[in-house]
Parts: sequence; C-alpha cells; structure tokens
Amino acid sequence: MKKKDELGTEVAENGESGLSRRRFLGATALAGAVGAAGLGGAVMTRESFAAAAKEAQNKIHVGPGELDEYYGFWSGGHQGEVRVLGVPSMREIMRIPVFNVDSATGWGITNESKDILGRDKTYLNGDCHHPHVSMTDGRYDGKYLFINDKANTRVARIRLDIMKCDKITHIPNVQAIHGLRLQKVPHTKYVFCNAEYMIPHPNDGSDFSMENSYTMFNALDAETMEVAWQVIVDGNLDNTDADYTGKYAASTCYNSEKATDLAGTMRNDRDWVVVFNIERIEEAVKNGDFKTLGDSKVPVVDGRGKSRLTRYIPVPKNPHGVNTSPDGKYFIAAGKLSPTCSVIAIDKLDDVFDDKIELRDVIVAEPELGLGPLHTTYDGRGNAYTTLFIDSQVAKWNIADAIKHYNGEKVNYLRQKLDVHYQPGHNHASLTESRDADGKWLVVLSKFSKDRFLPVGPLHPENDQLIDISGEEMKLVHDGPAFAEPHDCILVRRDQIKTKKVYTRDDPYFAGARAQAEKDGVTLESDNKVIRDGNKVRVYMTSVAPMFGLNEFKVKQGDEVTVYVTNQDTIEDVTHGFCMVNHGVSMEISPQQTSSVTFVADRPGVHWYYCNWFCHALHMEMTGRMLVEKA
Ligand code: K7E
Ligand code: CUA
Ligand code: CA
Repeated sequence: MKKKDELGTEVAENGESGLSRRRFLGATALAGAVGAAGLGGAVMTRESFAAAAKEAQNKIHVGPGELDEYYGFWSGGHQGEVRVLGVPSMREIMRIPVFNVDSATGWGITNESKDILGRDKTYLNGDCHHPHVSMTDGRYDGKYLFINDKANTRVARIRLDIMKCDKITHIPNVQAIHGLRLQKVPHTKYVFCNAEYMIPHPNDGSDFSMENSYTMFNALDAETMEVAWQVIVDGNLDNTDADYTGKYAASTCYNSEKATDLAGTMRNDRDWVVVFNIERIEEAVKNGDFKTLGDSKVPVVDGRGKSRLTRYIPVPKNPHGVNTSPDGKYFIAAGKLSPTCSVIAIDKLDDVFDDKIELRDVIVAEPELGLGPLHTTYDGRGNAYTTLFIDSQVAKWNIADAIKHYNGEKVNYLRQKLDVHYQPGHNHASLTESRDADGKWLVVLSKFSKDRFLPVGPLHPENDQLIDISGEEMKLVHDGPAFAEPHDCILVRRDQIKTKKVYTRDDPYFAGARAQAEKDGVTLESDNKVIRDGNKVRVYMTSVAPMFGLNEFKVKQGDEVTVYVTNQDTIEDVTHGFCMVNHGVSMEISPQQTSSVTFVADRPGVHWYYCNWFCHALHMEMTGRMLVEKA
C-alpha cells in the first residue's frame, strides 16, 4: 500500500526503504517542492531572521577605510565574467570580463583581448560555474584563477597579479565543460575539467545514436593551457574534485543511463562517482597507449568499463557535487535525488584500483541529510555543510559521527539545519578547498531571492547569503543580491594574493603591441607617430592626464586603423580610456599599460575621440579628432 508525503512523492506505508519515506525523488516532486517554497511562509522567515542578523551585523561591518579579510571570486554564470568581492562585507570590488564583452575595459573589442578570446572562434556568450585558485602543496598560491565555460566548451585562466584573463582554451572533441577543479598537490600542474554531454565520434552527422556517444574527462597543463590528455568515460560527467596526494580525481555522473530524456536520466537508483588514477593515465600516455580524434593531437585514453585507469563507484542517485574534505581523507558526493551524501575514503582507493576490495567498500558513510543535497563544504573542524536545494536549507553534519552511524553506532551526526533563501546550489566556506580551511565564513549561493530585495520585475537576482560558522551554531548575517548566476565562489585570504599597482612595461599582456611597434621603429613609451602600411594605418600615441599625445590624426576613408595608446602615468589608479565616437571603440589603459584597438574608418569627416575613464579635473578636455579624408 502506498501513501503520499507532503511533496506528493509516493512512499511505502511501512517506511522500510532502508532510509526514509523521503528516499528518492522524481521530477514531479522536484517541481512541486520548488513551487511550494515560492508560496507563503517567506515573510515569517524573513522577520525571525532579521533579529539574528542584527546581532551578527557588527561582525561583517567593514568600516570606511577598512579592508576585508578575504577575497571572494564569484563566477558570473551565464553572464560570462568573474567578480571580485570582499568578504565579509560582500561588497563587489571588481569585475573581470572573461567570456563576455565588456564596454568599460574593451574586453572583446581590443586586440589584446581578441588575441586571448581567439580570432577564429569568437562567441559573445559564456557560462561560468567554477572559479578555482591555483595551489602549491594544498594551499592557495595566488597565481592564477581558472574558470569553465559550459556554453562554448572553454577554460579560461585569470592572472591574479593584474586580475585579467590571459588565456582561453577551447577543449576539442567534447561539448560543454562543466565541473572544474585543480590539482592541489604537489602543485597545480593540471586543470581537471569535465565535459558534460555525450556526443558521437566523429560528430559529423553520420551517426546520431547514443550507443556510439561518449564524453571525456580532460586535463589541461596549467602553465601552457594546452590539453594534456583526455579520458573517455562511461556515462556523462557533472562535477569534479582532486585529492591531496596528487594521485586521484573524482567526478560525478548523473546519466549512467545514457538517456536523452529527463525520465531516462532518473531510471537507475544509483549512478556513480568515477575515480581517475592520474599516475596510471600519465603512464598510458607516456607509453603511447592512446589514440587521437579528428584534427586534434591530444592523447585520448580509454577509461571505460574495466579500464585500469578508472573505477566507477556506485552512489545514489543523479549525484551532483563532489568535494574533497580539507583533511584530505574523503571525496563527498551529494546525492541530489537521494537525501544522502556518499563519503568515499580516499585511503581505500589504492585497494580498489588493485582489485583487493569491492567498489562499494570505499564508501564509509552515507548520511541522510534532507531533500536535494547538491554541494558540500567544510570548516576544517570535522564538520561538513551540505546545501539542500529542495528543503532550502544548509545541513551541518559531523563526518566522524556519520561514519560511526554507518557502522551501526547510535550517534546523531546532524548538528544543525539552517533555512536559507531560497533553493541553494553551491555553498563555500572560507579556505575550504585548501589545508587552511578556517571555518569562519560560509557563503550560500541561493538560486531564488523572491521577497528578499526590492522588486525589479519578473527577472530576480540570485541571493548570496553570508553565514557566520565560527561558533557552534550557523548564523545568517547578510543577503547579497547577485546577477545571473554565480553557481560557485571561492574565498581566499587577502595575504594570499599579491596584485600589481601599475603595470610593468615588460608585461606579456601587451607583448603583441610591443612586437608591432618594434617592427615599425616606434618606442611605445614616448613616440606619437602615424605609420601607413598600404591601407593599414597604425596610430601610436601616449597619454598623460589630461592629454593624449596626439590631439588629431589623419587617415583616408576605408583605411583599417589601429590605435595604440600607452599610458605614461605612473601613479596608482590613474587609468585612461580611449573611445572613438560612433565607431564601437572603447578601452581601458591603466597606468603603464599599452592597449590597442582596430577598426575601419569607413566614414569621411571629423570623428572625435575622448578619454572615458575619469582621470583628472580636465578629464572632459582629454580629447582628439580623427580626420578622415574622402576616398
Ligand atoms: Cu551545482 Cu555548475 Cu557546480 Cu550550478 S553547479 S549549482
Ligand atoms: Cu584620461 Cu580621463
Ligand atoms: Ca541517473
């Protein structure tokens, strides 16, 4: 006999499922749950939390002139950028354009950015999920930040000394890079990234069947940003993380069914976490035990079935996040359609790869936490914090107690459940992905904000909530609206990042401009010259507040004009801009930087250009004229 629970899920009367009546969810229950959270109850919640928030507000107050304790790097979701916030104030400090086009800095407009974005394949959109900071010996080294682009199958690197994107790699042979994590130990040699969707090979329209489709786990060399190798897997790939020995990475798969429809992806009660043996993969590549696909030269190894390179650990059900505990002991996979998390003991992986134990023997706990567990983060004191999407909560639980409970001891591993607003995806505790996890702050990235902010029409911001986890009890202290849609963020201690105040003149960021100037016999730092090269015209000019080195230059209609501007100012914060009116041309030139932009002077007449970053009392007067002669 069946009855229905409050979400409309059919459950067994006797509850003998081994877990609870809320065991597994179907799509109908999911839809109902999200809808329910959208109805009443929210006002009560808001009021009760307001009191608690008051109490903790002193803690997050960063007064005028004071600095935040942490850098927070937020992915900009399908807006395509990375944002820099200060934590705990949650103030947005900077935006780093990556896969988008940015009018202020000229990203996507300048030659420097186009060279990075790629001249042959240019997209105007991106979809960032997972920002991660490079590591040395399991600690953030502050050198780079990496981010995925699910929309166009790319991975980008940001130089943290200047907070600009300096490399973008398009991953061949796959579609949709989703999960991304870095090798932590001995240092970030590899960027691991999951391609989510299975495609046929070759994908040339000759075969649309799923039987011949597969996807791959990818490793990029973090320095060259070239793809080092790819591993063919069974099923699809969702999220990933790496361990603290450098030997293993693990990825979740929610589509072990190889389904192309929603119901199909939920058919199996268990999918899996696939564990990659990095040493064995490197060995196979070294021994030439690989193939290549299409035009790509990337070594492709086969990790399917009973491969030596992988192990498929069965876990319930459509698992999503996988997160390594900062003590290096566990990969913890969130069950999504199961109310559980699966705790994988990393020190048992050697044995499972040597076939000394069964696949499920690596599971040392599977605590039941609530509905829709998506991601887990850690405080460095043995506690885990798992987001419950459907329950709109964060569950704090103790890993050691969960293991005892799994072994039959009567202990309660659950410490607290806190309501969040609403429907959280990732959560992220300070320094949680490193050995330095300090258990001070928890950011919960909620997908829905409903009544939390002034209404702005049908499209709502997301709500990034800051929670104080320094004590026994989690306390909500701040609501932070965010534009579409920061899946994840990372918090780094402020002393772990060292930025430049002005550019150094030998910066590789504008090496291309320097090379061209040398060919033209031009010194970027001092010359103001116009070089004609057929119908190509290169205009070199300096800028010092509040003047451009050239207040006019002359070209012919139809010329392809490249303007190079070098900012001679050495004073921190004196950034100039270059905007050519009615030409779609705009760019940033920070102190000691050179920037360049190319456009066609297609209309005769006078065309004014001006500085568009406020630099001086006479900033308005920082202008010039492009004089275009009729062809
Ligand atoms: Cu859960 Cu792309 Cu990490 Cu969204 S992912 S939430
Ligand atoms: Cu230079 Cu404003
Ligand atoms: Ca599934």
